[in-house]
Amino acid sequence: MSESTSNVGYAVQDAVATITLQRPQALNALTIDLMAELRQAVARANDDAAVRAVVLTGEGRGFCAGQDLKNRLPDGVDVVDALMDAYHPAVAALRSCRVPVTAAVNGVAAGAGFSLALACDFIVAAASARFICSFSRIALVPDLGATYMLPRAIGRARALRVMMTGEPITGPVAEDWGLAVACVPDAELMAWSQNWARQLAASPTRALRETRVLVDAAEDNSFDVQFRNELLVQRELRDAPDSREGVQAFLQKRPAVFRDL
Ligand code: T3D
Repeated sequence: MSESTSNVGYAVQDAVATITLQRPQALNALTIDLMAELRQAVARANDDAAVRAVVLTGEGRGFCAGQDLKNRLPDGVDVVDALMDAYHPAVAALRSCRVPVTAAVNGVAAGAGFSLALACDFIVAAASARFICSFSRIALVPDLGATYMLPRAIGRARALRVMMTGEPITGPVAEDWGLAVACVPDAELMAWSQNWARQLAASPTRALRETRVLVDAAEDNSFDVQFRNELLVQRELRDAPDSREGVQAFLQKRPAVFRDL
């Protein structure tokens, strides 16, 4: 199944929903319409029980060039109100998606396009990928959550370096720094990413989601609070079908078949 809105493509195969930013003439630069359609596409994946992983990518030679600088908010519109309404829901939807989300980054991910990739659980980088915090080049601060997500992904010193200099992180460096799970030849990006996503789709969806929630919450908790929170979740999961299946499969020396959503 494969469909497109004006700016975003959506296709499902083998339990993996692939969401494609489709403004290649502008390197998939972000507009209010595109972000609304991205939010709808993530919601659609969330609502489809057959979907167990998502891949986000860009059409053409780039992933996303950030805010469309030829279609900015007009003067007089408050950027806080406007982008909290129009952009935050799409980024928040990616970060809280019911299933794991992988960004397959082809070519450039610049400005808020880099932030979009960071909002995903995993990044796979093409060899030609360039992650650029281009905000400082136009005298802005990183946004769409970049100041929250990038230091957590690569550490404060490296984050400040790429944010303040605008120096690109290449695909191989992204892998070396742990920003990307892998850097693969351009021609293999989608096949590699789909295969990665299919492995996640065969994994225990609910346990993976609870893992993400715990890891994110750990930022604000003490060790002892977090220790207890893990056990509260464990109490729920131990009684759920997936965990029973996982233990049975181990004892019977066969692959587990997970079904919990
Ligand atoms: O004020 C606010 O709106 C707040 C929000 C801020 C959020 C942000 O994301 S700020 C950061 C915005 N993004 C940028 O500053 C990146 C601008 N683009 C570039 O620096 C370069 O295009 C790239 C490094 C991304 C890629 O360079 P290159 O040489 O591979 O491609 P190119 O030739 O520059 O671009 C190809 C086409 O895409 C070109 O169109 P044309 O001239 O052939 O018709 C170019 O204008 C267009 N394009 C690239 N980036 C954008 C864009 N069009 C609109 N907006 C863009 N961001």
